[in-house]
Amino acid sequence: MKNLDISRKCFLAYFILILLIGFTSGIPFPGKAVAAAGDDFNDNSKDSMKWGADEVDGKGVLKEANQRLEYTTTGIGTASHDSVDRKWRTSQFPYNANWEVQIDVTNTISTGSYSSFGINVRSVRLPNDEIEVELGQDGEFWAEFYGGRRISGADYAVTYGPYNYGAIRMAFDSTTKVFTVYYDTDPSDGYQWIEFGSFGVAGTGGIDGTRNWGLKDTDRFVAYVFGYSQEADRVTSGQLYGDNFQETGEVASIATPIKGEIVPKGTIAYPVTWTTNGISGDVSRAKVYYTFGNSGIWKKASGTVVNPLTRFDWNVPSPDKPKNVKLKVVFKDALGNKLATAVSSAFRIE
Ligand SMILES: [Ca+2]
Ligand SMILES: [Ca+2]
Ligand SMILES: [Ca+2]
Repeated sequence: MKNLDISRKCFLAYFILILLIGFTSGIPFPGKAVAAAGDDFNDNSKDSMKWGADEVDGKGVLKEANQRLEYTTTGIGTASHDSVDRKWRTSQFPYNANWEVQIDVTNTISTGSYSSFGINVRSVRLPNDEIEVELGQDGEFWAEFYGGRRISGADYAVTYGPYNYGAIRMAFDSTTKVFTVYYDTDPSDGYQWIEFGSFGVAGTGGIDGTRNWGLKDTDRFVAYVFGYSQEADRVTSGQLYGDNFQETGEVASIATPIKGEIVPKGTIAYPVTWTTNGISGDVSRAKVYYTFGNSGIWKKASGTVVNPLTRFDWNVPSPDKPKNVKLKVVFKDALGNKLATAVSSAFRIE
């Protein structure tokens, strides 16, 4: 170590710091199927690769300014409402895998009848199936949902308090088909999420509301951030804004073999299936690898890619003893650029 020059020492210190941050904050490491994406809004310029066109009602304006995403209005509030929705383009969110989305929020508006800043999630196929979480006026974290057929509950959840500032999060559980909403009243010391509502969308499970949205495994969601004001005085910079948008929309995942599945050794053409969900490029190739136990050694799997979007028929190896195994699929576009990687749960060959 004594021969290291100063820049290498700095690099090592930086590397260790990054590792510590990764371990303590739960930030996923590269190579996992779940990719974290987001926007810190710090360069005061809309990233059109990440965000779609604004959907504006009335006098609403969304603008990246002062290192955050600010909502303002161009004048005194419209009689019905003013609002802007901005679509997140980077990912679509699966119905058949878990994911979450979050943003820091500030709302100090005190005029008019209501205002809020938050996240709205809609089914791509059935956009009336929608749910939102927001920081509303007078210090309330609020969530509500619509669509499908109502089964039970009041369809909204609310927490009152003097909360002009905080963070909101929405998490989808693909096993129970339940959305859970959370808030944190001070993102400056990290996120300590408090659950304040849950909504079932497949006919069961919501504490605050349950509907049947009629969705299928292949359905996807899309997320929007929005600012909203109703009859308020002119909304000016610093009154209503979001920051640090983050999401873990799953990019790709291996559907079968499932966790713990027993795969007979030596099987010819055992089906390995996957979804490519929100991969933003065009998948035209898939390469499949397997690993035994915790060896960390990935070998090319023998077999046939039936469809790079969905399936590989695997000629299963024949180890002497039963083995725990994982599969990995690497997705590439027509030019050979790597788009995403998915790793299966552990299963067994015997
Ligand atoms: Ca930007
Ligand atoms: Ca920022
Ligand atoms: Ca906190």
